[in-house]
Amino acid sequence: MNNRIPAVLTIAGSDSGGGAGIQADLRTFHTFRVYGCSVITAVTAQNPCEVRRVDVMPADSVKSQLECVLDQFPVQFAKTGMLANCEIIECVAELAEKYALQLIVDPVMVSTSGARLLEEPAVAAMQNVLFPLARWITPNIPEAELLCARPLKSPADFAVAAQQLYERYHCNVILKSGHAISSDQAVDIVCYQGKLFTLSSPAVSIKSNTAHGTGCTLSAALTANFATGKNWQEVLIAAKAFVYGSLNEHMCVSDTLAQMYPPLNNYSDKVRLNEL
Ligand code: PXL
Repeated sequence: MNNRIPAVLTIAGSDSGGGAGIQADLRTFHTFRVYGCSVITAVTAQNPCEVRRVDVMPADSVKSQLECVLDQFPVQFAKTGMLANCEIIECVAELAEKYALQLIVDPVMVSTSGARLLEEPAVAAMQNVLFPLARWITPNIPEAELLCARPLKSPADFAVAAQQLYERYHCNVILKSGHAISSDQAVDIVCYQGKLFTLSSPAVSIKSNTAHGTGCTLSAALTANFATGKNWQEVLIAAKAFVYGSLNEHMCVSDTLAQMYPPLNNYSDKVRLNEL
């Protein structure tokens, strides 16, 4: 079959505003020409300014969705986003192991607008049950602070934290810098098999609401690019370039709402992956 494309999976929450969650993931999968399946863990009622309500799906429903997808689609690469609680994390871990999924885990805990998206006791479950099964985890700085149980203030702190998370869980780490941009570059810290790298693109200065969904978009772009068989360096560069491009080519959907949008141009030449 010469019209075959990879099937990939997102296990995440719905964002009614379409900026983050499942909606960002499917938009990203489509842009990279992979086929996206989606398992919904929660339905959020939100717009770029606020999360008004969260309805978490029963873990049994998540399990059925996963079984339906994995019984038929040859999914190798999957990402997780909002997982909401311990029961859902345990069910995802069980099936990820059973079907030998290569997992990219975005440890979503709190939305950009401040809403809690993971119950407090589930933070430990995510670390103990899911991280050891992950190929990559992609915490942002507030999430890494929770995971490391200390404040992270400087690029030196970020590097130590990324290495520590790698050593603790044996999964590769992208520590996202968006919450600490102080220069004209957005510099993420990568720990791949114990070695440290910086992954950087130009910083984009825009209204903060527009940056809603960057984390989801990055992890979905990683998943899509792994599925198309690129090596890890190419994957990280393509994914970072896609997030940069989505911000750089954001679209206005009203006089006041600007949203990330899949870019028309390729920005891989704007991204650098260097040993630290
Ligand atoms: O960006 C984190 C995130 C993930 N998933 C859902 C969200 C958000 C942020 O708002 O709503 C469903």
